[in-house]
Amino acid sequence: MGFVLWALSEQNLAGLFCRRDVVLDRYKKIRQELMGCIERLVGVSSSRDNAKIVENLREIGEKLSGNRFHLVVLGQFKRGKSTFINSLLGDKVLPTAVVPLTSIVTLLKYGDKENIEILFNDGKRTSVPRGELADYVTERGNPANEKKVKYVEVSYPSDYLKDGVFIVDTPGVGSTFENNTEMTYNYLPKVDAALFMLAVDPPISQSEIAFLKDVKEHVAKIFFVQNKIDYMDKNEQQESMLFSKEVIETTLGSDSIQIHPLSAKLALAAKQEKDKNLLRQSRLPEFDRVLGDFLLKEKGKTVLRSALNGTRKLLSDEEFAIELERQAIATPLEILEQKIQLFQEKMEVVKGDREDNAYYFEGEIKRLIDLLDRDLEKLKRIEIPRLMKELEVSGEKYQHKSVSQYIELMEAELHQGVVRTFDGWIVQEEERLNKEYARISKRFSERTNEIIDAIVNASAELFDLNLERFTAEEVISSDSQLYYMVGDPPKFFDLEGAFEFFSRKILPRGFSQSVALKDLQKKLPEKIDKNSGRVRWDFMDRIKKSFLKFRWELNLKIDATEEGIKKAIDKAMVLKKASAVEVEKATTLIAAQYRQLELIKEELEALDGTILKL
Ligand SMILES: Nc1nc2c(ncn2[C@@H]2O[C@H](COP(=O)(O)OP(=O)(O)OP(=O)(O)O)[C@@H](O)[C@H]2O)c(=O)[nH]1
Ligand SMILES: [Mg+2]
Repeated sequence: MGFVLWALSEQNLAGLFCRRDVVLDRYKKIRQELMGCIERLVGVSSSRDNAKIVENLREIGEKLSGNRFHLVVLGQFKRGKSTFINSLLGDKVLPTAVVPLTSIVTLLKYGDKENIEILFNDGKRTSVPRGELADYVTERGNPANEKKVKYVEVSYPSDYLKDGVFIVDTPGVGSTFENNTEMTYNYLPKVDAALFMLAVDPPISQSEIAFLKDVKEHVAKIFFVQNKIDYMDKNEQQESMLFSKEVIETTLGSDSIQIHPLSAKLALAAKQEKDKNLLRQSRLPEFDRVLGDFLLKEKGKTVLRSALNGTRKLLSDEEFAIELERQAIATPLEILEQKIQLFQEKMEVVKGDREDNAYYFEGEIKRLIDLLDRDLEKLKRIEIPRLMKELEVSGEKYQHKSVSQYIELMEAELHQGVVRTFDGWIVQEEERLNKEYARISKRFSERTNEIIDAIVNASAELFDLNLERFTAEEVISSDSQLYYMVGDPPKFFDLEGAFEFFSRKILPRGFSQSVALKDLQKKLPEKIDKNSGRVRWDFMDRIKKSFLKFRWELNLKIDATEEGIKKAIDKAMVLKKASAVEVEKATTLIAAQYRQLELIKEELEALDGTILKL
C-alpha cells in the first residue's frame, strides 16, 4: 500500500515536473504510433517472406528511435551554465562554483543508469564515480588539462535526455584560462542549437558580444537565457533584460530577439525539494516549453515525416506485390511463363542501368576528393607564407627573451596560428563538401528512384496492374548530408606535440634566437603537411563511409522492390501447380494480408494529418 501511495505521489510530481511540454508528449505519441505501424507492417512482410522490406522497415525504425539533437550551452564563465544543466536534470551532476570552473566539454546523454566516462586524447576511456568528475572537468582538478582529457560523456536517466537529446556543457569563455575558451570554440560547429547564457548581474559584456558574433557564424538557432533573476526584483530584471536585448539585436542585426529570464539555482532547488511554487518562481518551465517546441518543430517533425514517408512507400511496395500475386494466380500457366521470361529480360536492362548509376556516383565521389585535395593545396600555398611572416613578427617581439623562453613563446604562437588557420578552414571546407555531397547524393537518389520505377512499371505493364503507388517527395536532407559528420561530435585536431620542435633541456651551444627562428621556419611546412595529411584522411574517411552507407541504403531499396516482385510471381507459380484447396487457402491468406495492409495504411494516413497539424 505504502508503495502504491508513494508511486502515485511520485507520478503526480512527475506530472508537475515533467510537463515540460505537451507538444513534446504529442511527438512521442506519434512516434510510438508510427513505431507500432512499422512493427505491424514488419509482421505482414515477414509472413510474406519479404526479407528486404523487413530490413528496410527495421532501418527506418532505428533511425526514428536514434534521432539525435545536440543542444550546446554556451556563455561567459560563471553565468551558471553548469547549474542550468543540473536544474534541467534536477540533480547536481555537474560541478559548479563561484570561481571559473568547467574546463572540459561534457556531453550528457540518456542512460538507464548514471555513468560518467572520461575520454582521453590518446583514445583511452575510463568510468569514474560522480564524486570524481570534478577531478577531470574543472580547472582546479585538472589544471591546464594536464590529464589530457578530450571530453567527458555522462549518461543519466533523465526524461530530458530521452529521445536522443544531447546536452553539452562547455567551459566558459573569457576567463583567464585561455585553454577553456579554445575547447568551447572547437565544439561550436555541428550543433543543432545553442543556448547562450547571460546573467542579470552584470549584464552583457564586450567579450560576450564578441563571442556571440562567432557563435552566430556556426549555429543556426540560438536561445538567449538571462540567468540569476533571483538576484533582482522585477523592475531591475526588466531593465537588465532590455539592455541585453538591445545589445544583442544590434550585434545580430535582428529586431526580434527573445530573452528568457530564469533562475537556474532556484529551479534546481525546487526540483530537489519538489517545491512546485519555487519551480514556477524560477521560470524554468516557461523556457522549457519554448525549447520543447523547437525540438519538435525543427527536428522532430522532419524525422517523423521522413520515417512516415519511408513506411508508406514500403507499404505500397508490399501492396503492389500482393496485387501482382493475385493477378499472377489468375493468369494461365503458359502466359504466366512468358511474362516471367519478359520480366527477366527487363531486369537485365535494369541491372545495367544500376551499374551505370553506381559507376557515375563513384566518379563523382572521386571528383569530390580531388576538390578536397585542391583546397588543401591552396590552403598550404596561402597559409604557409602567412604563418612564416607571422613568426617573423613574433620573433621580433620576443627578441629580448632568453633563448628557451623565446622558443617556448614562439612555439605557442605557432601553435595558436596553426590551430586558428585549420579550425576556420575545416568549418568552411566541411560546409563546402557537405553541399557538394548533397548535390551528388540527390542526383544518385533520383536515379535510383527512376530505376525502381522502371522495375515497377515493367511488372505493372506485364500484369495489367493499375496501382496508385505512394511516391512522396523524398526527405533526403539527412541522408544527403555527410552522414558521419552529422552524428559525431566534431573532431578535435590533436596538435599536441606537433610543435615541440626543440627539446628545451638540451639546447645546442650557440643556439640563438635567429637560429631558432630559422629552424622553426624550416620545420613549419613539414608540420603543416603532417596536419594536412591528418585532416585529409579524416575528411576522406567520412566521405567514403558516407558514400558506402548511402549506396548501400539505396541498393537495398532497389533490391526490396525487385525481390518483392519476384517473390510474388514465384508464389503464384507454385500455386499454379497446387491443388484447388491449396489455391483457395492461399487466396484467403492473401486477402487477409491485404486487409491488414489497408488498416495500417489508414492509420499512416491519419498520422500524416496529425504530423501536419503539429
Ligand atoms: N543567485 C544565483 N546564482 C546562480 C544561479 N545560477 C548559478 N548560480 C551561481 O553562479 C556560480 C557559477 O555557476 P556555474 O554553474 O558554475 O557557472 P558556469 O557558467 O558553469 O561557470 P564556468 O564553468 O566557470 O564557465 C555558482 O556559484 C552558482 O551557484 C542563479 O540562478 N542564481
Ligand atoms: Mg561550468
